[in-house]
Amino acid sequence: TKCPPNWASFEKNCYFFSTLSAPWTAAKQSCENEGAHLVIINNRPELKFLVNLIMTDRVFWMGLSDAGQEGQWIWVDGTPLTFSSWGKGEPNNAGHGEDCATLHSNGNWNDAFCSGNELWICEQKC
Ligand code: 2F8
Ligand code: CA
Repeated sequence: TKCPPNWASFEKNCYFFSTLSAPWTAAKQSCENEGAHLVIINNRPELKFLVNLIMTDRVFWMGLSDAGQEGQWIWVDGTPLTFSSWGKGEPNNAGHGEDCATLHSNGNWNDAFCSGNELWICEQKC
């Protein structure tokens, strides 16, 4: 199936890489305004697909947060983590307030302050 213009296609899902940056909640809303959600990364092939498209050293918000309960990482669709790709020593809740996850160009995940302005990736079904 086809993706909208400027959305990349992988395994029946479509992905949009923002060029703007915003705090996590605004990024989440932006995806939802398009009928999409912040990206949910379920397995290594999906991660590899995304990483191959990242052409910047900046990081991207994904749809993963532990704001509800510290240490309990939940995807924006309500599902718990099965696959993960945390960087070494992460998630570290640095400063005791890092509740939103970012994707780095090397495929590693980090927990970061949700108020930070970052790029983001939206996902929707084809
Ligand atoms: O070394 C990992 C560490 O790097 C930064 O803190 C120095 C990150 N902070 C922000 O992105 C705000 C930490 O989240 C990260 O764990
Ligand atoms: Ca961290």
